Amino acid sequence: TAPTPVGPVPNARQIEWYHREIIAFFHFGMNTFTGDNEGDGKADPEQFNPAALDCNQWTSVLKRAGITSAILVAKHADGFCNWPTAHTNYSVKNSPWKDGKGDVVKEFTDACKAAGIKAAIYLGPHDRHDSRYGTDDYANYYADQLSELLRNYGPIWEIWWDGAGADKLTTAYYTRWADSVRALQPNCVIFGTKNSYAFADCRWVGNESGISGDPCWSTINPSSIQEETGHITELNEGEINGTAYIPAEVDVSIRPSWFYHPEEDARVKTVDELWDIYLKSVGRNSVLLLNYPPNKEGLVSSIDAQRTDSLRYLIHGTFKTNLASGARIKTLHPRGSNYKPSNMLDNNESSYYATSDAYTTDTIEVDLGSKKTFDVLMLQEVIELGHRTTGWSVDYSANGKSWTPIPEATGKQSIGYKWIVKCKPVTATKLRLRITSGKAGAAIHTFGIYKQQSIRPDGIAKAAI
Ligand code: IPT
Repeated sequence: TAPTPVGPVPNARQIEWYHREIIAFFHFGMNTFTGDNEGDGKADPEQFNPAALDCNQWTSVLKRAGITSAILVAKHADGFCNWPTAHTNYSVKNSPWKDGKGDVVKEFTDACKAAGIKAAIYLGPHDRHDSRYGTDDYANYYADQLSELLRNYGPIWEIWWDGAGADKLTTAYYTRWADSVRALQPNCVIFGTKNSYAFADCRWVGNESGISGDPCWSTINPSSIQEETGHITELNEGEINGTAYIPAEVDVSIRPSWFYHPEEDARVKTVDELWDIYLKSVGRNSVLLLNYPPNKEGLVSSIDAQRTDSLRYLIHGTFKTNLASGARIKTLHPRGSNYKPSNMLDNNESSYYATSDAYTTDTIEVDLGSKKTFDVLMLQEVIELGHRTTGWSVDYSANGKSWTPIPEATGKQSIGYKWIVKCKPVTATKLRLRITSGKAGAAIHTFGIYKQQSIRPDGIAKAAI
């Protein structure tokens, strides 16, 4: 029989969310035209006028980067609305763009639909334009806009409740808004912060630099999300005995700022930096939310596009060949034939290895048959069964008698959806994964070793994939 789940487990939305691995953010709005990141809400709608807005260009960038979900800022804290909302005049309908007939949210959701990308929305809870901010009237206004967006633009995959400046918004307000999300878009993931903590499917990671903790548990005590200050470590690492399953979504911009500034064209994150962020977010049991700032024309710059092309080339090239596939594998405490050790090497998520219920530790020995050199190692737990393994290390050997620890893979704690270790190159014939502690017997669907793809200086990845 299958192992019994232990501790909090993910809901269906969270399981789907984890499988996206990388999702995109688009910060575009009045700030793009005023040169701000945090506009004061006083900018004239006359200033919003993209010359060549093309959301199909945005989605083509995502297609090339292999990114399948994207979040558009519909309204940032300056309050300017990128769609012709019925609930304020501070919107595109009073801008010169398309003579006031334009709708960025519509163009974005249509482009996503055409490209097979899941569309999502950031509707900034904080608002510097609307003088009702923080009152019940504002909560009604926000509720009206939320339902307008959730009713009129097809499936919305995620809603993003930024905690920035949102301290006046009570849990009672969020309760009402969350009810509306659940009623109108039952599958919509909620990024929750501060007073929306109770509805969060995923949490802030505690920084905007793209770095999850080591360990990084999917579980946390919701009070850590609500309080934030004083709980940055908990947001970053999760809490091993946390009462709720709320994994980290790691928001970081490909440029220094969230919005576009021409002077940052020379400061787009390099492929090395993006790879490091990937390893420290997706590779640490989190989802990476990578921001692109479209420019004043309404286009993603080609440099940003090339960098994420290269990132995809690197990810694909590295993980396409598991050097352990076909190896002989045996364990100390196997559960039985339905959960055999070789299930970890079959490249199939639905088959997994499990330890017998009598043990929370195990030793998994892999005989590669011949010498292999690798510098990346990956483990994936069966997340539906909860965080089980809480301590693990990997050693290697030439003869199966004397073992040498891999320093970067020693004393590790969490696994979760995916844990990647980048190490100095190791050449070995045999490997040993030691499960040193657990809340229950291990349940692992993938164990892999890989040689990192080298980085192409030209940043063009298409041909190789
Ligand atoms: C920070 C918020 O406090 C947090 O709740 C979350 O929304 C996060 O932003 C998103 O990056 S504020 C930021 C200036 C660190």
